[in-house]
Amino acid sequence: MRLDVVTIFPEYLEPLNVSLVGKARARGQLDVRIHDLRDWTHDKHHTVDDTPYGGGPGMVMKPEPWGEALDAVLASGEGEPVLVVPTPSGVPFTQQLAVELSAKPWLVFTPARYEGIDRRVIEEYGDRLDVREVSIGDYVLAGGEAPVLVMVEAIARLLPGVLGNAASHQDDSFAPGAMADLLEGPVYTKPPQWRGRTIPEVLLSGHHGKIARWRRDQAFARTDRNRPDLIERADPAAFDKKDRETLSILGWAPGEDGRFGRTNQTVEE
Ligand code: JA5
Repeated sequence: MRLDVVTIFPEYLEPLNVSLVGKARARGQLDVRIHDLRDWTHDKHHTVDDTPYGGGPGMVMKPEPWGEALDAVLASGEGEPVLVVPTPSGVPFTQQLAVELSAKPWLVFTPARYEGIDRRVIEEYGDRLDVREVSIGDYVLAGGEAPVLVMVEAIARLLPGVLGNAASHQDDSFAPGAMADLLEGPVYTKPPQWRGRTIPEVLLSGHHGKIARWRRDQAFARTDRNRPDLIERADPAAFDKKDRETLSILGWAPGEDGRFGRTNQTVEE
């Protein structure tokens, strides 16, 4: 897979040189190219921003440097990339979108600064390319570079051969599939006692059936506490008899449509 990033802060993308993404690049599984938007300016001050039409606070990124930069990046490769534009106004970046984007041969990311990019740039490339405006969450950032780091890591680890163990991303908290509607439970390693704290007995029992059940109950308890919305929207066909028992203890019951909702019952920690 090829990834291009056009930014006014190329240094911000340095983390792409390390860890999982850095190793995938070193192995030739990922071709990452970082570009400085100011290379496509022509004035003495390398200006990339200007005041907003209609007034208002802040500055807007000028269309001309983006147009020249994107034309150059597009001309440097074969075929057409998907253009990924980080913006808090975009569609949510989910594991499903990460999976979809991981199947594309070429992605171009355009992180903005200031109040964003002149709308005509998104319209212009939207006429020629698959353009995705994407948000990584409901909070405000100063620019799109951190979202690019987040998205690239989520996408890169899905590429064949990038994550050492193919099984390890199958049951992740947000991987589609078996665990898609539940968060992961707690994990433990050596030593067996640390600062007086022990390991739950069942994990030392060697009883694989009991361990699997305990883990699933822990997953339900955590999802109940942290992400009840996941239980509300889960397909109830994914819940077996023991799951339903666990949900009932946590104060959940199936409604008219079979989907689970909270009852008035509360349960102590
Ligand atoms: C800010 C100029 O999803 C969270 C995000 C915040 C934020 C994003 S994505 N892009 C920008 C931006 O600021 O372009």
